[in-house]
Amino acid sequence: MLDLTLYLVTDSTGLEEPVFLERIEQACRGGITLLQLREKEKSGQEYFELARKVKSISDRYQIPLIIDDRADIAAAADAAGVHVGQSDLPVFAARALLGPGKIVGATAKTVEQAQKAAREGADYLGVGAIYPTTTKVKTVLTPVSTLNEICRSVSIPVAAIGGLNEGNCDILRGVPVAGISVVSAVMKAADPCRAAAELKAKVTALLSAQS
Ligand code: TZP
Ligand code: MG
Repeated sequence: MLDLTLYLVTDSTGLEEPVFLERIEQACRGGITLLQLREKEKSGQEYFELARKVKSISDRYQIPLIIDDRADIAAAADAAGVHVGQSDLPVFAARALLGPGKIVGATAKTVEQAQKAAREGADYLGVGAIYPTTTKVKTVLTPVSTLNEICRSVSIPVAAIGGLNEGNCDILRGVPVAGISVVSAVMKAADPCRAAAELKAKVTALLSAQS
């Protein structure tokens, strides 16, 4: 089951691998519902090897692992799926490569992009950045009004992303998102387990208030 309630996207920048893996494990323990390994600088071999290590952790918590950008790495590492942006493989091609049993997620910033991704077989959408972010990413801000329109224009679930944390995610109240996606709020927390648990409780309350 695809549960976007608290979708952790990783950032290994500046972290020794054991520390990085430990933070991921703590986040899993804290109750993240989906995990994305996001690497922009690694070779295919490095990305693959890290994916296998991360998957051996997430598997123990039965949390599906999504690989950012690379359907080939997702397939080779037997991850749960791939997340593609507007300059990665098109959704239909990622779907053709991975088959119907894997998860294909896509980034969308407009209703048109969202509907195209849904038509091509995406399982979920990531929409943002809702707030300015300190994570290294090429993105622009997406107004909450656009997020709202996107959610209402497709039948697949949507995760909001970008600068979200426990203190500011109330902005999503009344917007029919399926969850939030975060990097810093968990990866940079002093205690990722506790940060994940608290954020999940917050988001769960937010989502239940709107159904
Ligand atoms: N896509 C849009 S914003 C973003 C991505 C990958 C980064 C979100 O990181 P943070 O630290 O949760 O703002
Ligand atoms: Mg990408």
